[in-house]
Amino acid sequence: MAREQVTFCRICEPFCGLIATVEGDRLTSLRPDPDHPTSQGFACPKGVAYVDIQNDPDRVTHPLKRLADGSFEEVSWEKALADIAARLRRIRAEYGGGAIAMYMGNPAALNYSATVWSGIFTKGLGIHHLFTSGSQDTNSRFAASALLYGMPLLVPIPDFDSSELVVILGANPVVSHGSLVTAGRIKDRLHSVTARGGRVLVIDPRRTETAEAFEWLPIVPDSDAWLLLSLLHTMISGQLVDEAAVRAVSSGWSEFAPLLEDFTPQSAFAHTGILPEQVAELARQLVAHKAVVYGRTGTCLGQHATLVNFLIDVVNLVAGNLDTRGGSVFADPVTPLLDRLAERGGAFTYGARRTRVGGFKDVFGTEPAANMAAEMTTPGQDQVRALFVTAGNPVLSVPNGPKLEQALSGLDLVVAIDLYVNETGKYADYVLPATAMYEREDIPLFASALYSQPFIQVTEAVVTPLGQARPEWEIFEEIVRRTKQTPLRARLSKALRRIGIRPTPQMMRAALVRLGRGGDRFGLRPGGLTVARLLADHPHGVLFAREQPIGRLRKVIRHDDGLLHLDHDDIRSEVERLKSRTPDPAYPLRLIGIREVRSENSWMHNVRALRSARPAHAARMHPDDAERLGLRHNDQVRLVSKTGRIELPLMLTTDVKDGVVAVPHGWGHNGGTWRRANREGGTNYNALASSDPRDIEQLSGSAHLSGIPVRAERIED
Ligand SMILES: Nc1nc2c(c(=O)[nH]1)N[C@H]1C(S)=C(S)[C@@H](COP(=O)(O)OP(=O)(O)OC[C@H]3O[C@@H](n4cnc5c(=O)[nH]c(N)nc54)[C@H](O)[C@@H]3O)O[C@H]1N2
Ligand SMILES: Nc1nc2c(c(=O)[nH]1)N[C@H]1C(S)=C(S)[C@@H](COP(=O)(O)OP(=O)(O)OC[C@H]3O[C@@H](n4cnc5c(=O)[nH]c(N)nc54)[C@H](O)[C@@H]3O)O[C@H]1N2
Ligand code: SF4
Ligand SMILES: [Mo]
Repeated sequence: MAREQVTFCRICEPFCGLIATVEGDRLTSLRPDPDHPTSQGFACPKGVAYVDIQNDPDRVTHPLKRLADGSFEEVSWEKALADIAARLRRIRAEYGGGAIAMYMGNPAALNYSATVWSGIFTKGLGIHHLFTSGSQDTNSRFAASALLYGMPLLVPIPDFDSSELVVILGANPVVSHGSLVTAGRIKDRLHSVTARGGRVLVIDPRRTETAEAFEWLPIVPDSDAWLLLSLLHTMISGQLVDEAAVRAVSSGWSEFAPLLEDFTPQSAFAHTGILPEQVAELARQLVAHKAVVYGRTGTCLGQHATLVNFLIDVVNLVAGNLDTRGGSVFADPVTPLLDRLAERGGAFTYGARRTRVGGFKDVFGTEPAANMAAEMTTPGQDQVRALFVTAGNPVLSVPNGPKLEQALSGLDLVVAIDLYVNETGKYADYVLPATAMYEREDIPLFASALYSQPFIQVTEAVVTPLGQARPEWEIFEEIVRRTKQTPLRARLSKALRRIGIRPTPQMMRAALVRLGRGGDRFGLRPGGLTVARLLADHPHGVLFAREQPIGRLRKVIRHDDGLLHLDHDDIRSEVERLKSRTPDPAYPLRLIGIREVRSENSWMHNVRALRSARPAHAARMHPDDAERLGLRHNDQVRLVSKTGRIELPLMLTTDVKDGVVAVPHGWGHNGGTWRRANREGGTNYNALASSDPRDIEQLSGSAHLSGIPVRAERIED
């Protein structure tokens, strides 16, 4: 008997509504939910193809132990957990908790129980080194927010629905479906900007799918700081803006404004390739309209990522578009309780600690993943000897994967918690099977403060876990319990007893809903939302409003003076560093990544249905560059950076700016169990990226993955 269940996708950030069909206990199909208030019947190919991940014969469904020859054998949970705990106890006795590390990958951030219980795991084991995909993604955004607002988690979001001019700087929402903003049907939202007579301008080194659908303004990779500073220069020198209004909400304007002096549109042109008159026109338009500059990974992975994110908000502020309708706004969180607890518990730190190697500031207690290999191989107190990898594939996703591989093979213990044995899991002593997303209940916690339209939805598990798969949080708890160092229960109970709940993620979720937007406040607001009421009465979720409120700046800023802070030594020295940057003539091209519609970073490549329409892994180059270098379409080329070299086919296209090479990241498969992905292969972009501490962005520890200097060589046959 087939049945249907309303649920939602958790592969990427819009959390699109889906209807699952289940026969017996087998998920047989997923289709878009037409009654979902924000995704309104939209789902992308990845979302519906997840059926094939759920039922993938290559999935890991039993704990695996690596044998001496590198192969894996199935073992019982009991055997695996007992051995892991014994080894952890030994490592801790000999070296202390500083020898244990964890890397949390991207899918863990979109999985509420893994997110909330990871803190219990790291605290319970006394883990010092916590690495996440954030240092390859969002951390420069968070560092900029810490400087500006005194709170790293405060990320303003674009108010697309009322905007007259949306400037997209380093994002490709038509493919990515939006990031650090949760907006269902984001492409349609952008089309409605132009339908209202507005503009969507995409400033990007590549004519992306988003640029193709709207307007494209090409830019030299990693030059956004020059563009933003020259926009500010124009606004100030042309007296286009009301400086008094800026002063009223900020401190440090008198110190910040002189930094702009050298950044004329003329001087910026040499760096950005954007004509001075285009800068002047854009500055005027940003000031004259309800407008927003929105950046994402393209502005988070360059050499000056924190500076660039900082400047994006300053441009929005100075142009009169911060915290205003149609501008960049501060969402009112849907589940504020967790934020409050975490803030009070001191979890939202920036620069509270420095890393052992390189002296990088922590972001939320996390360290740069680019530094992982160095932390494993640099002798001394707190050298990493054991690593847990939860829902991640750092061998392909962080800079200099080959070096990380070497470091991994020198560790005393590696444990991966995943759906597959991936390129990182290959080095694990144990691979523990995690539940796939339709095997667990969920709530989109990640989106709480990022919804462009405030919304809440919960889902129950759709099917029971395959084989012996377990949710991450149970695995975490069990390992902590067995190492019996920290009285876990005591810790948990203490924090949670205060708000009257028993420590499980389910109870936590119940409390978040009851104390969140529209919640029943544990009976104080009769008829208010509970998990049971959401499931029974609102399976497609509850849309609270059509837009986020404005006028929240004073309320959300955490600096004691209630002002936005513009004057920072770190920002000033970054501006100086920017001015003194000199290109290396040995590496004249700039390498950027490509996200593909039918791929999710390194991990949906085992699905046949997603393969059919995906182009082969290749490097894109402008024909003018190719001609100069004597390269032809379909040639096999070698890309060389100062760190590494990769070889792959060449594809010529005028869709990239001259001087740019574009290559999809997340490839280079030779993992353990995903057989189709291994056949597809591809090459690892990040073999070209450097993990030298000098190449890690100083303010946020972000990896330099975009705009990497490279050269292209023909491979003589
Ligand atoms: N050059 C370059 N590098 C990049 C980027 C780039 O733009 N360019 N982007 C960066 C970004 S933004 C990100 S987020 C990172 C991603 O980097 P990572 O998070 O390190 O890796 P992913 O490729 O997302 O791999 C996720 C792994 O989680 C597993 N998985 C999937 N679902 C679950 C689950 O429910 N539970 C568990 N336990 N495991 C699961 C998958 O099988 C896969 O092995 O890559 C970064 N690297
Ligand atoms: N289909 C699909 N969707 C995804 C993912 C996926 O792998 N596949 N990954 C998910 C994840 S983890 C994330 S974090 C989001 C990311 O979401 P987005 O950031 O929207 O996605 P990207 O395609 O990485 O967009 C970055 C853009 O920046 C451009 N760019 C590169 N360097 C520069 C630069 O120096 N300056 C400027 N101005 N632009 C530059 C690139 O050409 C690219 O178009 O997407 C999520 N959604
Ligand atoms: S856009 Fe993202 S959330 Fe929506 S269906 Fe696709 S993968 Fe899932
Ligand atoms: Mo990401």
